[in-house]
Amino acid sequence: PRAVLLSDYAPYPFEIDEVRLTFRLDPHATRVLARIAFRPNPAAEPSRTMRLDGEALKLLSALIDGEEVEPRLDDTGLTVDVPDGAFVWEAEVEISPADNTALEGLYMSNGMYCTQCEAEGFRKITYYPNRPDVMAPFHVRIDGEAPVLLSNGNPVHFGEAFAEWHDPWPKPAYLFALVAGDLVAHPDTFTTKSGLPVALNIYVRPGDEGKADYAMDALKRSMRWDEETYGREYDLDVFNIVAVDDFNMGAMENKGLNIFNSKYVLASPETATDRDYELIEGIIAHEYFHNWTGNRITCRDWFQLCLKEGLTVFRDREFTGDQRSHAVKRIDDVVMLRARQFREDNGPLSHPVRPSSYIEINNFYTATVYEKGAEVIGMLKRLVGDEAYHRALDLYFERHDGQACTVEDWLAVFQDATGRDLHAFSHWYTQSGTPRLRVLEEFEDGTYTLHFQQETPPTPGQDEKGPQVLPIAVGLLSPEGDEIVPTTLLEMTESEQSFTFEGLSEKPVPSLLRGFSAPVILDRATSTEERAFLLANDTDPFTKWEAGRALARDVLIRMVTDDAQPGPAYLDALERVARDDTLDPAFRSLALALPSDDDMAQALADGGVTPDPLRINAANRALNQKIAEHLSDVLPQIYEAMEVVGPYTPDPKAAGRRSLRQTALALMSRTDGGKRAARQFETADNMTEQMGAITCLVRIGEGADQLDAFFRQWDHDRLVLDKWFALQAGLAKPGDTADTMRRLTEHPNFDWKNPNRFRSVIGGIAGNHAGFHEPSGAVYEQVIDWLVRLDPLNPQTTARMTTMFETWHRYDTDRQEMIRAALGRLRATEGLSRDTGEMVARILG
Ligand code: HT7
Ligand code: ZN
Repeated sequence: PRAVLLSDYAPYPFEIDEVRLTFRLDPHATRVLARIAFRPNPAAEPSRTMRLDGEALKLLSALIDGEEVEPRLDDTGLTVDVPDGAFVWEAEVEISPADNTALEGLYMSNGMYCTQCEAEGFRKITYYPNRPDVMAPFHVRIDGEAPVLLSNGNPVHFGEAFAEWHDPWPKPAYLFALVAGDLVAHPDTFTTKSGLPVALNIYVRPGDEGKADYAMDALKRSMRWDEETYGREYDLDVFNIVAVDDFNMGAMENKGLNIFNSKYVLASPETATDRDYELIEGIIAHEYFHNWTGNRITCRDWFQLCLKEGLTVFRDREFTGDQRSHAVKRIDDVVMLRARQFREDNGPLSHPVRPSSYIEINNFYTATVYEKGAEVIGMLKRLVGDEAYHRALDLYFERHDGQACTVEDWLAVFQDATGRDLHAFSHWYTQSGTPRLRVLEEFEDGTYTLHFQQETPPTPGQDEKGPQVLPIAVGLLSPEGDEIVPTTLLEMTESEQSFTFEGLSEKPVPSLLRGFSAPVILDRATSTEERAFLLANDTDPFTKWEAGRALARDVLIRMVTDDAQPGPAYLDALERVARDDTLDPAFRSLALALPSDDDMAQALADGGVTPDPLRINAANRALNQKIAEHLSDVLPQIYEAMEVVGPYTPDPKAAGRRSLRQTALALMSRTDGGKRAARQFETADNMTEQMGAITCLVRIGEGADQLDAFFRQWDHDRLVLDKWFALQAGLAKPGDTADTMRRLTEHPNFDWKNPNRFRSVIGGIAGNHAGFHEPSGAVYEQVIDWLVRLDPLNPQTTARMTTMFETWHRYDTDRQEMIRAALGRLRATEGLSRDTGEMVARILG
């Protein structure tokens, strides 16, 4: 297949005044009638032929200005001759939603019709210029028997078995949505700050009523926050959300009709954990915020995806920080960034925040585009300051409302609003790879100097790298632990640069990269004592946590490479954190957690050591055991003190206490044989504590009875059962992983065509580092068997899951060969999808 290139962009030769669609719903033979008013685009080369995208469509009729025409059809669309000037295109096609297993276009989930059109699903609904820079108002009529018939925009007419919707805001086709089914509404209302009423509804399947309260509350808080923080108001009479069980990703921001994976909407104390509640809040906010950053201002082409996704992730992070804790949110985000984006950037799938070519755009909804895209905006905000950032955003909304834009448009707004030259900064969008930042220090005559050197290693297609603009937030502490220089922003623009601090009476202790002010790998030889000092004294919560994390990482590395034992410096530093009641419990919980096995594999590989997954896992278990023994006095106290009395509420304060309590329980289970966890399992009245207890038990090789009991209690609830599957897959012991995987995939409830269930098991296995990489390679083979099986049905999900192999280059030659052979088998599969084909080719290099 041919790659699409950013450099090939050309505007579409036609503009659209209006789209009118009529759907006659039928599971196997839905008719779609399209009436589209085109006129020549004055900004494009004139053309007397028109190209429309279309896939898996049965064309029944085609007319231009009422006259029958005969378009030339091929595999990806059609070409038709058109008159000079404006004209009306009419087409009728037939599609089969019931046979659409790819979950793109119009498909069925549990008897309900629903759509997913981003990125290029609309071409499976009708012939259309399916690109984001073609925007139009839509009028939609749905003929069908279902009690609820929904589309974008405002309702126009409803009657016996039909509904009409009108969306006045011009939008690209990727934001089109239709839902029809037997659904129940959870209604509410919102009044915008200008006093306009908005009817809100969250639609769920009968039986799930009562599980949408939290999502609705999160929606209303998001709407208010966007008004207060960005001055952005909602712009339709209604805002609908629908929960769907079969969904390839998390959620979709269709204009006025967001469609969500039910996992990110439905919650009750009995079925959802604190983490689920937090994710629901964040994703509801994210999709809502897209109404301005994505929908009102969209992308010119798919290379500009970070324009909407990076900015919207940045906005949802700010929202969550405001609602909960900025410190905890930042730490969570950095843990995730390193686990997913640094991992991606360090391997064969590394690409810039704005890629310049793709074969299948669905493969570029990546951690780099989303998470690094958000980091880039965070750096920009730090460099220009809060006030200038909001001035630039106001200009962005004013200048570009209703347009399809580029990264250049975005940066121009900042240049115009601040007068700053952002040319050097723009390399963050085009240069891939994670910069390494080396730091050396010097102290002489009261002057303290920090010498920085930055280097970005080569990545696929980019051998030569230039320096990046790095905002480095620094604070200095006295040896007594007082902050002598508060957070100061150093702006590094060269490969090597030094910064001095004068008038100091003694050599300070630096606190570097506060708030993780730039997405880099910091390389500085630091003693255990200094790390322990920062963990105890740093005023910046991120660098405080980071000091503890680095201590743990150093200890684990020595345990893996030298069979060393953890020394008292580390254990005592950890004990001080555990006993420090002045710290936020959620922070304490994070500070007591160890890096994941995958993080450790990366850390070892970065240091030139080939990671051995079994040794890493053994070191992790041994260190947890040591910590549990060292903290044996304080852990029961924490467990008791952090108990949350009264009925469960998902508020951040209670969740933080439960998180610390769970950390204590997990450690204690290493020494009490799971006695307390078993008791908690019996008494838990909420999923956070039930799941927490059973996780502790399974991790220490116990919990068989509890797993059975859990299954019997929850076999009717798809989302809870996903947790049951994921838990066993994620915690299978290395020697048992292949058998566990076989048992789980042969289980009658393993509905592999449902993406959530597939991800629970296959994704759970991949997240089990030692189990996935068990030495025989049997797990690799089983995973590939499942990917071969899923690919013809659902290429998008299959392709995404191949990323579990992206780190193959880290491991020993035996594992490398086994992974390459397994991926080679997938690549050789007859009829392999373009999605998976592209991913495997890139991973293998
Ligand atoms: N903009 C959406 C991204 C998306 C997607 C969602 C569901 C299924 C398939 C999808 N392809 C792309 C979600 C978001 O980032 O908000
Ligand atoms: Zn998004």
